[in-house]
Amino acid sequence: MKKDATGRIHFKIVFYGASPAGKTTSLKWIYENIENFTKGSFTKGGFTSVDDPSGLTLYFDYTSLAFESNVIFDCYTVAGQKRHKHQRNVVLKGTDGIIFVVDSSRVMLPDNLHAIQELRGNIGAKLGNDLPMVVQLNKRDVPDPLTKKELLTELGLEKYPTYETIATKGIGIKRAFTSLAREILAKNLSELENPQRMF
Ligand SMILES: Nc1nc2c(ncn2[C@@H]2O[C@H](COP(=O)(O)OP(=O)(O)O)[C@@H](O)[C@H]2O)c(=O)[nH]1
Ligand SMILES: [Mg+2]
Repeated sequence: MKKDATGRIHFKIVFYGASPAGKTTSLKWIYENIENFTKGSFTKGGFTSVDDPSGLTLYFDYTSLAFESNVIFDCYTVAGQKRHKHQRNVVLKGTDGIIFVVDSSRVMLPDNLHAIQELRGNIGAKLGNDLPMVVQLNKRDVPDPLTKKELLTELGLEKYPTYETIATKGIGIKRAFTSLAREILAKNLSELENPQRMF
């Protein structure tokens, strides 16, 4: 959490996970559908992507969503490919909450494992404790998905709030995001005037 020069409060949310689990697709859906998220007023900035020519996230995606004009969620995705380890660590700095995006395809299990192990290495014991995290089990529509139980057990994610999602259709994305946003707001209640009006 940080306050900017005009007194607005910023929370940083990072979508973390293997490439191509669906991080960019999830954030784009939120950006395009944010009108339906909040009971109060909001404004949104642009959507910034730094892609390589094949459309994979090269550095990060970013958008800022302002609620009630004084609370802003700065949302980032990380580049999921293994060689971008350093960029991921930079994007994680100052994070208030994480959405860990899992690719449900059976063949992606090793990549999902690599991603969660790296995240645990980057964040340490704070993960899920001081630093809230929710899990998106994405791509539930693929032909060969692992079950929810298999994924959570294999990845050691049983204790986190979990949502089954299909980012390409926007299924489950709002619930995952607002669940994390609420948890972040609850942690910072003393800083906020009327957080209950937002979601
Ligand atoms: N079938 C299916 N495809 C998805 C889903 N979410 C994302 N994709 C596709 O997976 C690819 C990678 O998505 P992207 O959001 O760029 O992944 P990222 O690397 O995690 O940012 C794209 O072709 C998306 O259209 C999903 O829920 N189901
Ligand atoms: Mg991406």
